Amino acid sequence: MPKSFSDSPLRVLIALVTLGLVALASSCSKGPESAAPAKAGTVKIGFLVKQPEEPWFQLEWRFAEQAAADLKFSLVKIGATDGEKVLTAIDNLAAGGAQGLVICTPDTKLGPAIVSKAKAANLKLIAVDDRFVGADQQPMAAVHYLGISARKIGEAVGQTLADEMKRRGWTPADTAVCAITFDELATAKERTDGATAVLLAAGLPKERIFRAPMRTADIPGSFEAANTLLTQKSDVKHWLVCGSNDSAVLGAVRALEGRGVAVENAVAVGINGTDCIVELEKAKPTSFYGSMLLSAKEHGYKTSEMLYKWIKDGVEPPLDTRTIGTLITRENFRKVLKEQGIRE
Ligand code: FCA
Repeated sequence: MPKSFSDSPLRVLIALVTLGLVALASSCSKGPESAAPAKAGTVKIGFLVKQPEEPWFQLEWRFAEQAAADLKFSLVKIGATDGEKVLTAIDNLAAGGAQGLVICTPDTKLGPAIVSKAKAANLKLIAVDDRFVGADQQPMAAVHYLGISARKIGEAVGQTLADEMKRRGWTPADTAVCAITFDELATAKERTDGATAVLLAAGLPKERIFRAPMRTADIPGSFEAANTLLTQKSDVKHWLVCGSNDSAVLGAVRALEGRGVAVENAVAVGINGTDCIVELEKAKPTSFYGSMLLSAKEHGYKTSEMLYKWIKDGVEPPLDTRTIGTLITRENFRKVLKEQGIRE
């Protein structure tokens, strides 16, 4: 028999043994997850946010990046500020080989369109922050969602304002509430409804709780809303301010300053805790008293991790996850932000 024939079974055997050893070694070093169908590094997910300029969303992205680095998946960050951008982004993600997306949609009514597009492209989907609303105007409970306990956090804002009012010795007769509202968004409405309900229970008369609706959910939108109210109610001595997030409250604080209301005659409490850091760092205190700090890490890292495990290991996340808030003020914000990995 020619030499080449007698050699080849041996070569094949050696090659097989070598391959087996390599496979064994790599499965040991990768740990239990290596049993999953997708190889490490092949998972790709999109993270779409409605307001990429807001520190809150930048932090969500930062924590999602951390998850991507820890779990070794690829992350595509997309600022999706309107419906068209969202739908194009989903097409692009699918074409680019992504298997899922986390999204804070610019409009919750886009929910059904997002769901059907994601389904058609075989993309797994998690809604973060803002819950999808169906054609029947109800929350889309079948879509996986991670958001805040909005009512409770709003109530904590109301309680903080009521406590400050009491501490300062203000009476319901010389105090009024400026609630900057954005009722189009359920999570925003629940927050301001929670805050005003607690203030009502704390003794503020209904007719002194003023709602100022924002046309746009940003600082200029809240400035305008507050300014209109303050112009009409120039006889109010003390103001308690709440809103759906830091931007909503910061616009009102700027409006109070513009109307010449003294810093000590107003107390404003925000939500997010991430978009007011510069405000709290100001050497001279403003009437922005504090904020309910939300967990950007849960919203950015955990959602990405849940999606990754769903794609890679078939572990379906819970349908509805809610996170809590912690009050930060000038007294404790540096310490708390450091503990939460937001500031050095
Ligand atoms: C909404 C708000 C954000 C943030 C988030 C948790 O999306 O617009 O500012 O509060 O919920």
